Amino acid sequence: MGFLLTHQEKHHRTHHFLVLMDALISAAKHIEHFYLTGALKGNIGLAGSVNVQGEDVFRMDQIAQELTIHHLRASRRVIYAISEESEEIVPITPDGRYFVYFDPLDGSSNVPHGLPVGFMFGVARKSLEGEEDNHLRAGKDYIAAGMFVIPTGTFTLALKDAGAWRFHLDETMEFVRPTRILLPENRKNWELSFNSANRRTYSKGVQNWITNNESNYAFRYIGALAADFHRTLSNGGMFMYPAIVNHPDPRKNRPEGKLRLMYEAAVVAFICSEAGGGAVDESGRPILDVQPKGPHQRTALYVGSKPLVEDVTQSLAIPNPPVQ
Ligand code: AFP
Repeated sequence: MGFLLTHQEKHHRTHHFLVLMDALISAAKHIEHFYLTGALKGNIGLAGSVNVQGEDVFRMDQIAQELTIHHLRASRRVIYAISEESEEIVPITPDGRYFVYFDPLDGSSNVPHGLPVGFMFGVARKSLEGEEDNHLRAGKDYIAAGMFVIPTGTFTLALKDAGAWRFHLDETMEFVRPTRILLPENRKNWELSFNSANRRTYSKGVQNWITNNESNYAFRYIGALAADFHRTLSNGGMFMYPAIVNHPDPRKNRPEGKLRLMYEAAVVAFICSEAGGGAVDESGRPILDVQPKGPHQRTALYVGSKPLVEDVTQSLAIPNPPVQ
């Protein structure tokens, strides 16, 4: 909080953002606690329902959702929230100041194993001049975005035009020791991260790009965006979740991509941009420029070190070249 207070004072900003951040951090700490003790308390099983994406909901998903909404309500600073766990937009405090887009427990296939999951969020502010129409904000209009990697005790927060910062949880449950994150230019430790089982379902251009580049880099994938992207940020390289366009069963194609724009792709794109990187969708358009048409819109995602993102973008521009 000391870091944020200094930031707000330096930029002559209000205390409202601090109250909101305190709520998000409190929610994350509680989620961390429930996750750490989850196996012993029986919280890592299925809850017996499906979410808006048609996926099984784990008990932990529900706990994380309830905790987050509780803390956002208590902050009295949030007009409404969009959550992966709620089909409808969640109205919170009509005279609030912010919009919060979040996924309280991203990467739920890791839950039964106690492996890393993410609590990811983006924050936009209501218009302070003129009418507020409550429209869904594109990533370029977020004022902050962050991700907690649970239960590792790490928190990465990006503030508009003020950098990406990584914090660590200390023994008193405070996030301390902010370190500025800048993607390394030296390619020595760069890594690629994508679900390799899907590679033959990608566009031919992307398949060719992988064939031509994969031997230059290490490969890492754990299946939770926050955890995989955490490594990308530290080591450099690129995380990608391309569109699925060549599935042997065409019904399983996902030309629109899998990841959710507002609380997954735009969050990591915002963080990456503040760390000196880039992010594009399947058409090579910057993710931060994509204007959401709906709260749960999906997108393909290529995010990480600029030279790699720019390079893969060239392959995206080639519609369907022969596979080499
Ligand atoms: P879940 O929360 O449904 O497990 O999805 C996690 C996620 O959206 C993202 O965190 C991962 O990067 C991606 O899906 C993994 O997807 P695959 O399992 O298809 O590789």
